[in-house]
Amino acid sequence: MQRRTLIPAQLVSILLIFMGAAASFAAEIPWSHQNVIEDPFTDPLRLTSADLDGDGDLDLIGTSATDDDVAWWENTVGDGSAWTRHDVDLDFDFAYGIAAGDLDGDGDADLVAAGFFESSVLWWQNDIDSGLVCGTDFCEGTIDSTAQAAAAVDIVDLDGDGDLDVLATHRQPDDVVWYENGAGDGSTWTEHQIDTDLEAAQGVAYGDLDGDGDLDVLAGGGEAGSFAWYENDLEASTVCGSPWCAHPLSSALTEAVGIGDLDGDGDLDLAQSSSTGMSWWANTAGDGSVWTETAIPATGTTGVPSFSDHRSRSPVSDAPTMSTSPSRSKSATATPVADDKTPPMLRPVAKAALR
Ligand SMILES: [Ca+2]
Ligand SMILES: [Ca+2]
Ligand SMILES: [Ca+2]
Ligand SMILES: [Ca+2]
Repeated sequence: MQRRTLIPAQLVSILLIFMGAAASFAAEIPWSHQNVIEDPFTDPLRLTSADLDGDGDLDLIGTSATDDDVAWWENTVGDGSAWTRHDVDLDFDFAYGIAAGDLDGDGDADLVAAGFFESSVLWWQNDIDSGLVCGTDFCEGTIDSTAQAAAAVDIVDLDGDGDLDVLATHRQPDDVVWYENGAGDGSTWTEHQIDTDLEAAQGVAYGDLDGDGDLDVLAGGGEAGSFAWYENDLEASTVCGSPWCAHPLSSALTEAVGIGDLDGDGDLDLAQSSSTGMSWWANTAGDGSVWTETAIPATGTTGVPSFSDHRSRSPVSDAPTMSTSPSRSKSATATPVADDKTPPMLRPVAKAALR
């Protein structure tokens, strides 16, 4: 079954890029043994980690595309030796991207996820402490109910106003977008376009690529030529006349992307992967003006010394009141390929089938 198979490059990119783990490639990684968290967990497209229950250890959150699941695993003992599954949503059609962050500013980690065939980006308020807001541990809220082919999501304060916003890709309309956390408590969201023409937009990441102090965006899509970074000019919009200045990088097929200081020289570099291979891009001038690509071998040792998690979460000073989220109705904008449950990142590139 094709849909149960992840190629090594994609596994590596998921582990590095989406869990932001520090890793060394100087030699073979001396993993002692495999620790099974759940088996089977069908088509786990994305995994991330956060301390959801606030007990000081990191828990895991994942999406199962073909089972339509959003779930998290409690790090029961705190050392990874035992895991307890908790369901967040078991009917989120083709659950894809997942991220954790304090979207309502109350101090605990909330969740955001993209439903590819659900055509939605939802968030869930963490109410594990009390269970009083909606009667469950996570209370659902809608960020975008018309996000056709929603794929990757991430959480970051893109506009630098102190609250966490949401970054996302919509694969079918070729969009890279961000959702502004209007009130800082997750109660209102405003969509802003970063790019409306990144073919088959899929992977997304962020970091200060030009070193000017604000956060830029990197995105890649499942079509040749879909790999670009976007210079953040939200404050002035004077560099190119719009809030985001696109800088195309490559003609290579790109599905997953990542940002980190891969060569340890103090600036942020890029990584990309697809079904055809992986490469990393050195930020040669340190300001995003010159990039040097190096292929990453699928096996054996490489010249990549480290991958550090550069990201940080902005604190939110006020603890606003949470409004109860509206319940969602099943999307009336389901795509015409809803019966094809093969994950987009695993399926051969055939955008015609997605349109
Ligand atoms: Ca925990
Ligand atoms: Ca929270
Ligand atoms: Ca913000
Ligand atoms: Ca910047």
